[in-house]
Amino acid sequence: MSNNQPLPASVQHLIVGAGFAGLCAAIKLQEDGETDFLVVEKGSDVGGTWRDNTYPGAACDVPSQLYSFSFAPNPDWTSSYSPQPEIQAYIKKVAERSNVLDRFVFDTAAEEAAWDEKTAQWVVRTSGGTVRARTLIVGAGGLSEPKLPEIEGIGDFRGELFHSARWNHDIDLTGKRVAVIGTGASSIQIVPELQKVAGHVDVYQRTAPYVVPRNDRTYTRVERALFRRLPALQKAYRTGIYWGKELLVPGFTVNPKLALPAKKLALANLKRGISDPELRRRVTPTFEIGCKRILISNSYYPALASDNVDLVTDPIAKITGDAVVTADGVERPIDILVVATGFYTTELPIAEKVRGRNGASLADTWREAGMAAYKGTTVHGFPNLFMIVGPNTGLGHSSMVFIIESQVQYIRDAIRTMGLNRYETVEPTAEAQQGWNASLQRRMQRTVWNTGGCSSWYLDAHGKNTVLWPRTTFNFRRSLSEFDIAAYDVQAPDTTANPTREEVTA
Ligand code: N01
Repeated sequence: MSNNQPLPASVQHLIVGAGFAGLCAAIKLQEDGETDFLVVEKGSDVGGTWRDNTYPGAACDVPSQLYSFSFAPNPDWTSSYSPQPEIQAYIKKVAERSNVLDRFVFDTAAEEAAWDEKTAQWVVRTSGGTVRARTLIVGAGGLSEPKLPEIEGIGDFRGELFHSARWNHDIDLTGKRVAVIGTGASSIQIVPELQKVAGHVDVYQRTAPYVVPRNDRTYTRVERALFRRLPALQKAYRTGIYWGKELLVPGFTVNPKLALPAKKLALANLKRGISDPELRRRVTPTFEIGCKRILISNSYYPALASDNVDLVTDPIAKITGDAVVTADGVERPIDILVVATGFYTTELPIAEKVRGRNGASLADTWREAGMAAYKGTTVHGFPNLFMIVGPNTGLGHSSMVFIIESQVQYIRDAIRTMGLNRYETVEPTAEAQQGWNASLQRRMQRTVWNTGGCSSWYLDAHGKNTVLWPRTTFNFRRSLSEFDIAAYDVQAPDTTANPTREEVTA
């Protein structure tokens, strides 16, 4: 649908977000013969985080063969870890080929979604008008809202300042003095690129990460031709990568000792990249590997060791109009400040905007005990709401696209079940949701994310991990393989009874 047409007053299904998640949901709803749905997207294109993160060096740290839709294999990946432009081009191509784009409305932000009990509909106020919908599918992303650091004086900085996810390409970095705050997955991709062009780079590190080698490889023309002609071969290759990643799970979730080979690899990478013993010491992590995301790079350590790069580990005290000042009183003048300080992950911005049955928002509901959902997808008190990449669905080791496809499968089955049984609403029971989360948090206790001695964006203000999935991804997929109606309260227009699963499937 064209962007200057008014939004319809109501649709059956409204999808928020046009990244991997929203696009997957749209394609699969269409495949199921659903004709009355709409996707609203605040940006002007598909792609989500891959549209927004255009910083120099942006690339995926999960192999592209796996970091892509299972139903849309791409034989043309140029290398094992694709750069951002290639991933964005892939997402656009999949969207175009699927003939769903006429359902997408761009430059339209979902501002508030409120459940209307009387009509059993979501009333969604967007920047382009209000739409009512029977089901609301939220694919707004877990890493979509940049988090700026709260540092004294940052608002007074007179040079150029931007977040890694909002890179200002108009700025010429050549010969400039640049500071980068943060040493996470984004920073370690940015710093080697800055080192090549900037006059001087100061890297402000609060916590040293583990960085393992990036075994990147360009696919040969022969390999790509084989992938194109023999899809089964590409599928087998993808499957091999998938299982290789799954083998890492016990090291995160059962016994960190199992991750010792990865630790050795990271420390050898550090030794290879940096010869100065003092610099080595300062970038050696002090927590268990896996506690924070394990980063991959061959160029980060050599960049840090370069003459035009300084690693600064003294805490930042303040920022002035033209410099960063550390706690030891040293002032380092700069022209450009890059904040690579991550995203709002445990207080998802969309949670403020979605109001359920009793008028409370998801954020209100989660304020005391942290984010929680049933199977990371549905939430008690929020009928007909389906979240993709909801609470405890994140991964530290493999492809989020796999998780997204698993959740979309569950949502399709829910919609099918609702249609077959003429249910107006489905809502997980409080008991089902509590049971799911109690078991999940029990498992979480022994994971390296909780015991590894670090703080990370996986943990909320109470120290609770509400972001990651603490088991294998095949376990996640199995749990969501069919819509388990017995865990739900349902409302049907023609009956007041809650049928059991046996009645439903009889
Ligand atoms: O953000 P982060 P990111 N003063 O939160 C530091 C995905 N991703 O954008 O560790 C000083 O990881 C903070 O320090 P500390 C991936 O899932 C994927 O890099 O908290 N420093 C940390 O070093 C990733 O995990 C790819 O002590 C401050 C850094 O900023 C996620 O995105 C590529 C600070 C933030 O690191 C986020 O990565 C890139 C402060 N006030 C990203 N506040 C792929 O390749 C924060 N920091 C798929």
